[in-house]
Amino acid sequence: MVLESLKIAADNYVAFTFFIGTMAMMAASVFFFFEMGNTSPKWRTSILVSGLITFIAAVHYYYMRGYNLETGDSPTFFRYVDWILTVPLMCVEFYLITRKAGAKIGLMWTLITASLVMLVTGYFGETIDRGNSVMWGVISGLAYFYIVYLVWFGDVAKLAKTAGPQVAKAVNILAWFVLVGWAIYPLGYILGTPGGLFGMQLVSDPAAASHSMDIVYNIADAVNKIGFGLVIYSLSRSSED
Ligand SMILES: *C/C=C(C)/C=C/C=C(C)/C=C/C1=C(C)CCCC1(C)C
Repeated sequence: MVLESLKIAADNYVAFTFFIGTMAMMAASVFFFFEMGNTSPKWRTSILVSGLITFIAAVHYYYMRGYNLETGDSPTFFRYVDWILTVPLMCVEFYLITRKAGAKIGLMWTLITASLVMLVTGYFGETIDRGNSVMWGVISGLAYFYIVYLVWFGDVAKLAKTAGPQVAKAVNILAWFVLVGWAIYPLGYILGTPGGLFGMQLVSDPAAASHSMDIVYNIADAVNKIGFGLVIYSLSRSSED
């Protein structure tokens, strides 16, 4: 083990946010797992899934932190593995909290499928088939907008309205996460794509851009995963039964 490679320079904000991200995800997981015992049985599975999301992220962040420290590169592969596991679980949360209002298991599979299409096509565009990144980005974007549609206007939104004011409020906040918090990722994809959006040159220095994107992604992940779980946690506390 080379000790030098483990030192984080004071101005290395990328490594810093990877480190903080790891700790934040770990702490959030401990919190959700321990709070399960104090949660009414109705919401226990939802809190468990919140903990699984941050726990999976914590493990990936641990690896991404090490990878970035040793190579100085962006851990694109680990990011996508993390997303492929955690984003479908976030979709499961929408099903779990609207289930009491009659959500069918088919809705869960629709959301999971859309999220997998979004991430797998995104991965192709970002790594394996860079030359067609615009095409893959568009397909991925369509799957993303389908999820946005489902949580804002589709079955998820409709069920949430009949599930009582507290569930409706929580789903509304989570829908904002999907619309605004999740939009950061395609933005990073566009900025990192050679030629940028519609042939416009958006970034002149791809290496610097990828470092700033790591910082943005690390902050976005913390908000989207821990924040998402906390909205569900507060729903589990606010509800009377
Ligand atoms: C915790 C991680 C989350 C919530 C990750 C979400 C990722 C996305 C919503 C990614 C979306 C993408 C597009 C809509 C188009 C370009 C490719 C992606 C995969 C970056």
